[in-house]
Amino acid sequence: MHRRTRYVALTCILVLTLVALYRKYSPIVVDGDPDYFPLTGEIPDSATSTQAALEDPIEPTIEPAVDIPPHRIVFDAEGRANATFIMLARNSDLKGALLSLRQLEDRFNRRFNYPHVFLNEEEFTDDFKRQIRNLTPSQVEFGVIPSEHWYQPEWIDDEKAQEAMKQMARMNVKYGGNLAYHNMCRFNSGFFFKHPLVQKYQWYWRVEPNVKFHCDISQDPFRFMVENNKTYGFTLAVYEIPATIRSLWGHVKDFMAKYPEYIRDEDNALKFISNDRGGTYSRCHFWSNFEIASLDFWRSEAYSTFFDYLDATGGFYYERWGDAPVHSIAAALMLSKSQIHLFEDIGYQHDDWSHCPQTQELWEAGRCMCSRHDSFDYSSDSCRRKWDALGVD
Ligand SMILES: Nc1nc2c(ncn2[C@@H]2O[C@H](COP(=O)(O)OP(=O)(O)O)[C@@H](O)[C@H]2O)c(=O)[nH]1
Ligand SMILES: *[C@@H]1O[C@H](CO)[C@@H](O)[C@H](O)[C@H]1NC(C)=O
Ligand SMILES: *[C@@H]1O[C@H](CO)[C@@H](O)[C@H](O)[C@H]1NC(C)=O
Ligand SMILES: [Mg+2]
Repeated sequence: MHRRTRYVALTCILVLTLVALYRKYSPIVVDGDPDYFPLTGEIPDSATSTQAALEDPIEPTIEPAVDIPPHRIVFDAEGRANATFIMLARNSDLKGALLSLRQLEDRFNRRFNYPHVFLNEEEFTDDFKRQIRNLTPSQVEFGVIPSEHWYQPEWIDDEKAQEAMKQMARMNVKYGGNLAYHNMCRFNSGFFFKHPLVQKYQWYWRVEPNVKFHCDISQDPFRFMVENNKTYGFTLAVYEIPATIRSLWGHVKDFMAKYPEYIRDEDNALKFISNDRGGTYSRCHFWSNFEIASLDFWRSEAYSTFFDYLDATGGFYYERWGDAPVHSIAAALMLSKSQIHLFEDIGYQHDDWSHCPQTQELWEAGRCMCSRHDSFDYSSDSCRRKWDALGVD
């Protein structure tokens, strides 16, 4: 070999070795605030490892900043909570499901790889599954809803339900005449957290087809919930349509009288749902198309008793009770108001209603693409002011 060629080759080998050594021993650099999200390992390229890690939880390496009840500190090796996304959808919702999922992945989950659960009362088609799986390396599971969790129970008086639906359709009550919508509201009120694919999780983030995520979500909202002792999280709060819930509050009052042990009387959020100390319903509710919340809360004895009590009245069919007021009333009565959290930093849109972070600081940090002036928060149909008045956080 020529002398000069040998010299060049030796220099190359030396440089490559130095680069390799530097890479091996240089510190891992993590996106975002390293204090908040103590990643210690590599981000997994496939979240099949999520399951493996969850089954064998490892203690977090950095002590959380706040007191957490010991049994709730369950973070896996990558720092994730015991959590999943849940999307209820029909096969015909594929396009909207893809739009929501794409944004959720880009704005948040590509850095976290939380798993997804899709639920439907029918089998998802192979095409649906293939197109969804194509958008995320995370674990995706598709489940069929047991029919007894979806269709109206046999003790519902069909004639009475049909008559009520016809009447609501005549009065143009939104979705009033749509039986599938009634089933959906009852399922989301009392059953989604019982689905076998959901059983193994403690936390969920509800996602719907065709929603938008306007901003980067660089901090993990699930970890936020765990570390700050939160149980229910929302972004938008609105007034319910009166014709859908005519007898709901009456039944809630009966429930409160019968089961005072399930009602938190000191520090609950009653003022959000009632302007007269429980006499009437303010019609305010957290909009449940976005929820980040504890599955264990819905599985609790208090909420189960509440759901069963309401369900037995038939109001999901004889009226058109939504899961949003049912969830919200339970959260407001059974939790401390400080256990409910408004995710101000999550830019979110459902249909024409949008929440955009209000401060310039959050808007810039999140690289948001919403207009802060188009935010629904302080419009007259919003319950945001009532929430602010509770003075949480
Ligand atoms: N599988 C299934 N999902 C449904 C059905 N009806 C509504 N959904 C889902 O339930 C959620 C709420 O429905 P949507 O039409 O968005 O109602 P809105 O948000 O109240 O206007 C969405 O995730 C829908 O995909 C149904 O009949 N079957
Ligand atoms: C979490 O909040 C609930 C409701 O305020 C309270 O009862 C509980 O003690 C809190 N736990 C911790 C560890 O702060
Ligand atoms: C996650 O939460 C579910 C429901 O609370 C629980 O059954 C499961 O054991 C938890 N998994 C881990 C790894 O803690
Ligand atoms: Mg919707």
